[in-house]
Amino acid sequence: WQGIETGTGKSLYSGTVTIGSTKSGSTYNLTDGTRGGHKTYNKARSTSSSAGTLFTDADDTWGTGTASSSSSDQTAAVDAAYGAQVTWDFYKNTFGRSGIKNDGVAAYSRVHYGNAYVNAFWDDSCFCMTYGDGAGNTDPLTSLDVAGHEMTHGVTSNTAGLNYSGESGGLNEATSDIFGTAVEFYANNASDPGDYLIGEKIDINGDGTPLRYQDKPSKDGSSKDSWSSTLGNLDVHYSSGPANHFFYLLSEGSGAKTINGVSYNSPTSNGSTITGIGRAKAVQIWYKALTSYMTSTTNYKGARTATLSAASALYGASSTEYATVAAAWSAVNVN
Ligand code: ASN
Ligand code: ZN
Ligand code: CA
Repeated sequence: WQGIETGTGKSLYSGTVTIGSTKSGSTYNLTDGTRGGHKTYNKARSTSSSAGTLFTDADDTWGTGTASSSSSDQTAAVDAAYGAQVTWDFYKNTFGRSGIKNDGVAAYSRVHYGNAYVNAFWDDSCFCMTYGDGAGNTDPLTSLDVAGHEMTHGVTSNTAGLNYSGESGGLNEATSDIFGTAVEFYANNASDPGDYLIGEKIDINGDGTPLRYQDKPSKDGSSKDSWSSTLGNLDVHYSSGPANHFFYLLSEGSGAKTINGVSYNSPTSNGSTITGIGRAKAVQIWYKALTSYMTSTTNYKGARTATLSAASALYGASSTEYATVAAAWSAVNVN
C-alpha cells in the first residue's frame, strides 16, 4: 500500500513542523506527495554525485529537534524538507508558480553532504539542492532562508538565466537572497521569524552573526551598499549588495526600523529619504522583472529598467510603486 501522509518533523531551526511524507508498505519515506514529489536523501558524509539514500522512518515522526553530529540524523533532513515545502508553497501561493520549472515537478534535496562542509548549493545538472553539516558537523546549512535561497537559484536558472559572474551574477545572488527572505517571512514560523538577514540561524561565522544584511550589505565587511563601475569584479555574493539594498529600501524605506525584534538602519547613497511600498509589492515587482524582462546578461542598469517595466505593468507608470522603484535604485547609485 502506498499513500500520501503528513508526518511530524522535529527541526533544528524551525521548531516542530508538519512535513509531507509517503507510506510504502509499513514504512514511511521522506517524499512529499503533494508538492511535486520532493524527496530528501541522506549523503551520509559522502561527496559523490549520487543522490544518496532516501530517508525512511517507522512511525512518521522525524528528527529530534536538537543538533547532532551523527551522519544518519534525521533532524537536518526535517529542516531541508520543510524548507523545500515552504519554498514550494511560497512560489505557488505568491506567484502561482508550480515548482522551479512551473511544471509541477519538484527538485530533490540531499543533506549530510561532505565532512564539516560549510556550504549549501543548487546544481542544475542534478536539479537538486545539497546541504553540508557546517564546521563541526553540528550546524547544518538547512535554515529556511538558505533553502529558499538555493531553490531560487533553480528558478533563476529556468527563467532569466542570469549568468553567474559579473553584475548579472550579483543580480542572480541577490535574487536568491530576496526570495530566501521572502520565504522566511511567508513561513511566519515562531522559531525563525522573518528578517532581512541571510543565514542568521546557521552560525556560519562562529560568532552568531548572519552571512549577509540586506538593509546595509557592507555590514558583512565585503558586500557593497551601492553600485560603482568596479562592482562586477567582486565575488557574486558581494556584488549582490546593491540589489539586496534596493530590495530592502523598496520594501521598508530608508532610516531606522525594527521588525520582528530586529533593528535595521538603511542608508541611501544620495541623501534621499525613501518610504517603502511594502515587501509584498516589492517581491511581485522583482518576480515579474525576473520572469518577464531580465535575460542572462542583464546588468544593474538593466535591472533598473526591468523592475521599472515590471512596476509599470503591475501598478502603472504614474504609480507610487513605479516612482519608489526609481528612487530606490537611485539611492544605491543605479541611475
Ligand atoms: N551557497 C552558495 C550559493 O548558493 C554556493 C555557491 O557559491 N555556489 O551561492
Ligand atoms: Zn547563492
Ligand atoms: Ca533570514
